[in-house]
Amino acid sequence: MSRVLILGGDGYLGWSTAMSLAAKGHEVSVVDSYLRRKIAKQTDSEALMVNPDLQERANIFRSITNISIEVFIGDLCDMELMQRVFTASTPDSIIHYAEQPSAPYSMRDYASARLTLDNNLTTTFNLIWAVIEHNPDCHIIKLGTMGEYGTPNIDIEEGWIEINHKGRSDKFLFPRAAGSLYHTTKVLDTDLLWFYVRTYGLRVTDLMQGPVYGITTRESSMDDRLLPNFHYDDIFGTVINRFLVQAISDVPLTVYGKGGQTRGYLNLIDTLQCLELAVANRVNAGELRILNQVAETFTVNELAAKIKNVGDRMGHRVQINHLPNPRKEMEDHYYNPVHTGLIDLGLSPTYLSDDIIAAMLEKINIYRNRIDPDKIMPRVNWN
Ligand code: USQ
Repeated sequence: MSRVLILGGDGYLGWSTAMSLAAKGHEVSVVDSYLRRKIAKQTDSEALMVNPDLQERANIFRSITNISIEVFIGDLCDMELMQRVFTASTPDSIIHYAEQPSAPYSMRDYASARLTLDNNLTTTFNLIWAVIEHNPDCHIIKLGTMGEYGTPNIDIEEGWIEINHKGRSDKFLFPRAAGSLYHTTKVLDTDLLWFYVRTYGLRVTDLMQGPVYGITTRESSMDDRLLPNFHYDDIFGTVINRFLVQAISDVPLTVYGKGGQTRGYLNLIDTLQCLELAVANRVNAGELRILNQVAETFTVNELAAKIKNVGDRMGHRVQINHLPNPRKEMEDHYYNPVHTGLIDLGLSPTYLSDDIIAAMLEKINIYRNRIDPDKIMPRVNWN
């Protein structure tokens, strides 16, 4: 077992990962500036359930399990804070989730775009330098995104591609073509990390994750106050979570455009498996390992049909609406990502079954009085 520091420990993934790794016996520290909570408040995009602050959640978790999670609150764009947290927690691995994660927010206006660029790149840069100065052996596990690749008309490899050109060949990062400023900051993160891996011999794993869905994990099922922040708004809500809430609240499912957009999806509990595998399997010094963190692919139309099918059976009259697409993206395209790396490490994927959809609908139904329909329609246009 090892010492793990989680940057962005208050988030949907950060908090769930912290509890999961702590329950598995790792010594876990978390740090967060509450940036997502602040943006959610400013943009009227608060999560469905009430989420106690990070220290309170750690206290609740300890009172139930007797397991401690060390909490730091502060902004990692401040290098002094980054250094302080690093030296206090002496991590073997650092999981980097501390980014502004919303594509729509990053496309809202100049201030939102600027904040996304500054926050995401400065945090990554500070992290790299804290590792170089304090422990170059520390394994950086950074959350990337499948959206870095865009939707190319060829198979998406796991991070790298061998190119033959005029009789010679070499291996390069797979071409990137992101569709939002947020996704572009992830591309820039990758370039920064790859530069420092090449020149300083750092150890980095980049997890290219698709949109995640899900509410409950093994640990959060012990007490609803431990649930992750579950968003259904247009800013932080991912498409499956949004459709589930819409199905419960009689809002027609908001398919953007033709609905042929295909993405690779992942259950929250599989994110936890993937992070555990990444922590357990350190990369060599000077290696940038890239893994596509995806269980299965769907078009938006397929997701809407699946949720309508289960919702209707449960007595919710679910309708589907095709809205003008607020984003600039292909609505009908080839999509075939390779995703065998994590399976080779031991991932056992969870697929989006009718039972899983039904269980999520039941959980959301408990909170149906807290759903605010004004948070559902898209409020940010790409063009
Ligand atoms: N979509 C709809 N209707 C909606 C919401 C979304 O049709 O009400 C469509 C979008 O246009 C898009 C697809 O569903 O084609 C996925 O959208 P999303 O909002 O679930 O995901 P996205 O904005 O791409 O971002 C989310 C997370 C981000 C993560 C990314 C993984 O917010 O942090 O990096 O998923 S990926 O998409 O693979 O890049």
